[in-house]
Amino acid sequence: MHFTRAIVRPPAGSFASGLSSAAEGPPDLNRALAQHAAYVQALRDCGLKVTALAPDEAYPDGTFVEDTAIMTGRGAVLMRPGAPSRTGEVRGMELCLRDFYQELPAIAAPGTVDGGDICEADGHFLIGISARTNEQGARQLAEHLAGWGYTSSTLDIRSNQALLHLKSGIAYLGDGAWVADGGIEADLRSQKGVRVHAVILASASEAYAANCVRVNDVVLVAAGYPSMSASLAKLGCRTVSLDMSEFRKMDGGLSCLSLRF
Ligand code: CIR
Repeated sequence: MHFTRAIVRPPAGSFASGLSSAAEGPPDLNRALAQHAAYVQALRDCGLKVTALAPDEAYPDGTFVEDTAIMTGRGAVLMRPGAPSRTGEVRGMELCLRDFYQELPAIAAPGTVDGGDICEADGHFLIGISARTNEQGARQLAEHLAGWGYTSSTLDIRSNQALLHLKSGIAYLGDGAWVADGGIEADLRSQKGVRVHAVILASASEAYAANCVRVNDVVLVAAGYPSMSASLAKLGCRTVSLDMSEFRKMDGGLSCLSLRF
């Protein structure tokens, strides 16, 4: 899919109070803001027009906009994040998306889906069942997607404690090429509906780098993971490395910081 736009939200002053399982200490807000600005510039360099929502102190995790909606070539769906502290983030995204989509279906209670659990590959959507995304939510999303002619399947990651979201462990690069965490590769290969012809395996020490993002001709990759960058380059990808240290402290990766469409 060729992207022309992205939506982001810079981290708010309350960022350090967000949810985190990473024992890496609190993030530095000024560094996070600088890293976010570099991320936005990278999206612009890929040709995207970027809409920035205002930071909202009420939602410390609000910078992770990916979890509030999914965007497809045929429409967008509002998510219902599984963490109660994040449910209210969707309202602000809804107001923004109304400028772009006339119809905006939404996941309804008791369903929950975090956008980070959804990975599209050429019109097939992998839906991760996780601590955040439940089966009711996955079913609702599958129905919305089917209405637009897309197929989907679920992949249960609940036994993999290291993965917050499905896309913490996989990324689709296009043309059947994937990046995957070792713990998820077999499940990925057994999925019907997706083409898997090459998989770059993220080593245990570089697991965080599995969350990379293809944006048009470029793959955004977290800085400081040399094996991943080298493997992507070997596959012929043009990479842009971005420092993600402060977002990593809050369990966030590259894909979470934007909605691309
Ligand atoms: C959370 O736990 O919800 C945030 N601290 C991190 C969300 C990261 N989002 C993503 O991977 N899609």
